[in-house]
Amino acid sequence: MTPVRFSRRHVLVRALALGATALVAGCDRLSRSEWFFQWLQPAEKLSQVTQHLLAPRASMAQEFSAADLSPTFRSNGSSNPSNPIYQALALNHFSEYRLKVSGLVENPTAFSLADLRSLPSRTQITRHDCVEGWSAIGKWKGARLSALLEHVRPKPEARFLVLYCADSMDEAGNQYYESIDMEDARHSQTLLAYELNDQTLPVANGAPLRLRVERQLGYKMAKYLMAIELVDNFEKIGGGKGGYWEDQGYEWYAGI
Ligand SMILES: Nc1nc2c(c(=O)[nH]1)N[C@H]1C(S)=C(S)[C@@H](COP(=O)(O)O)O[C@H]1N2
Ligand SMILES: [Mo]
Repeated sequence: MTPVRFSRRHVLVRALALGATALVAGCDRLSRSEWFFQWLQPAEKLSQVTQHLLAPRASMAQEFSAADLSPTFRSNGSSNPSNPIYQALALNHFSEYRLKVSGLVENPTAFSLADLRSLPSRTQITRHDCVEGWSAIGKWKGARLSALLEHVRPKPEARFLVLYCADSMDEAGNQYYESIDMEDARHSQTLLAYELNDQTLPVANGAPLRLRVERQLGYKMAKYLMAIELVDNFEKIGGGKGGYWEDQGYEWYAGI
């Protein structure tokens, strides 16, 4: 069980203990059942019930067919990081590239692109929605982030993944970065994508590796991934709000 789920369950347990009927009244199936409250007493059963109530977060983003693909998938934000380290990697077709995964994990690992391609993958056609008001449908293939997590083995206190990118966004050299929680990280549609529309991921769209976290807006989909750190909070990272755009005032959870 992830710490995130635990904390939610904790909130729910507390709410029920306080007799927060409003919370339960939202759920028809339960509000009609007197027995529910009697049956609730043992802690183990409570845990099962709350798990079930929380299940909707496992919902899937809509997927499309090949006929729906946008003719081109535009680039937005950075389109070719000027960072010399990135440029040198690109010159060698990313053969020297390593994704460093560290922080609150038992098995810190540097993954080559071949390593990432050997992890269990998923291919999906989804719609990308940018806050600036455009959308595009693309076909993504990438390593399941859940599989990478199985390899690095998060410690129980890990709550978030912070994703560091190669591009700086301003004169001060502030790097693009993002963060997601363990639940989104383990979702089956969350990928470290290395292909777009059956081609190697182009530089304009985040080569060699970018995040797909399909139930959120475009700015969460960090491109040019260089490193991932597992943390229990992100207060001391960047401006402390969990992402480059979040530090400028955007929502941290950019649910669609
Ligand atoms: N590293 C990095 N990731 C980024 C951005 C960026 O500028 N730098 N822009 C974000 C925004 S606002 C969007 S909409 C998408 C755009 O992805 P695309 O270039 O493949 O269209 O990437 C997101 N990820
Ligand atoms: Mo965006």
